[in-house]
Amino acid sequence: TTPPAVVTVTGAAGNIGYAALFRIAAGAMLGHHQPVRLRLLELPGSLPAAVGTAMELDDGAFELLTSVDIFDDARAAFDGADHALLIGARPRGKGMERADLLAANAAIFAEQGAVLNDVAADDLRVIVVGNPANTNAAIASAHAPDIPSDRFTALTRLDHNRAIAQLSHHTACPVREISRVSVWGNHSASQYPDIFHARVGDRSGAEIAEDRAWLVDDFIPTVARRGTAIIDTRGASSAASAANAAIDHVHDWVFGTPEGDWTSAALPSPGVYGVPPGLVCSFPVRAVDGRWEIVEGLDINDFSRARIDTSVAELADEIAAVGDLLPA
Ligand code: NAX
Repeated sequence: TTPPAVVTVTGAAGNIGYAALFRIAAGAMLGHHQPVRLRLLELPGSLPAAVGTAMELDDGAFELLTSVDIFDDARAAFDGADHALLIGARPRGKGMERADLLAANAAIFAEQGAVLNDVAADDLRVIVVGNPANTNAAIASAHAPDIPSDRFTALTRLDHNRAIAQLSHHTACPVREISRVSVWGNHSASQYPDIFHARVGDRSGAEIAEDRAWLVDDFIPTVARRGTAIIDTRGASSAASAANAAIDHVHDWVFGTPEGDWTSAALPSPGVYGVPPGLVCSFPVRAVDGRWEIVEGLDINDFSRARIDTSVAELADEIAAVGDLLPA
């Protein structure tokens, strides 16, 4: 029998955690033959909610779910973790400046990175969902010197999936016939969803992008501001779609991206496409043999270059703002 995978989920009692845990337990993330041990990390005040969630997980009678343990201590929660879904983060409070938000989260992710370095399993894979996700991942990686940096990733798959959905609506092409969409940069309003290399049925994305008015005034802002639109409409932030995207991300990382296609994920830049090393930036990526590979050699036109540069500059600003939390 297959030994269980240890999956630690932080912010487990929050909205995204609630939407993710049941699908993880059901096998959507690591496959329908892989038993799972869940370890939930929460703030002390949210432990009762985590216990209640664990009661509901019990009530799912999931055949693959070996155990559920709940912690308010990171060292215990990350012990032996094969997968860490870092969803919990400090939200922006009233009157909180952007710099304060960055600093508060940098402190959390510095500590979690250091603890992962000490206690996680050798094959640890990390996905950061909590915002500012890219910079949080960069900070965590910087504090985990013994873990290869490409094991630290941040979620831009939700943006990627949103881009596919918008492209599908616009062209009336089914989602399954759309491939090679790319999201570049930061998981923020500055992100750049790129369709120039996409395939849309038997059409090229570049051809669809010739409608510059649609691309600039509709597609790009709709994808980039979709989170705000969900809040305005639903009265709560995107949770199920974010959980779904995090599960897609880990699933593809483990099982590989489909032949001929790629996806988007934020990874530490090795210095490609003009993105400085040290930044965790979204790229077009393929997963091969359990590792992400950036799709290299794409021809980046001036339209794309300017947008990628803007988002990368924002990532550089974020890192500069928390620079004193980076190890020397
Ligand atoms: P919730 O506020 O519902 O839940 C967050 C949970 O995290 C809370 O239960 C809180 O107690 C816990 N928490 C906070 N700090 C913690 C810490 N240091 N250790 C352990 N637990 C901690 O937020 P939710 O809607 O679930 O969103 C979670 C995060 O995802 C937010 O930072 C949000 O901004 C971010 N998002 C990122 C997305 C992405 O694509 N990268 C999209 C969705 C979402 O906006």
